[in-house]
Amino acid sequence: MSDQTTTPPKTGIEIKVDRPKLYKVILVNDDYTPREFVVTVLKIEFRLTGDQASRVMMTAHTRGVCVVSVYTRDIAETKATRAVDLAREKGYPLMFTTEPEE
Ligand code: TYC
Repeated sequence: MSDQTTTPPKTGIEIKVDRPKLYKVILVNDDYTPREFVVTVLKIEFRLTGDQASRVMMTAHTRGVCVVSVYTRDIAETKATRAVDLAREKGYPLMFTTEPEE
């Protein structure tokens, strides 16, 4: 059986790998999307618990926006797109945006 965890032989070559840049997914408030639906999307697409989803929804509702979570760029964009698609299927104007972390 091969051991995937052994250290490779020393070659004198040092490979440095940067940590990937992280992107915030931001939930944007609107006047039309039902609160219950926002919570459902946060639970399904961002795997938040009911409690976390309610808090994030209420923060966006009262302050205008709320950071949902941070991911690598591809994952942030995919999740935001999928969440918006779920809302459009129901005819709601719910919006998620992404932006790089400082
Ligand atoms: N403001 C919406 C309402 O009162 C609920 C809502 C909350 C919508 C957060 C979007 O990001 C949002 N029905």
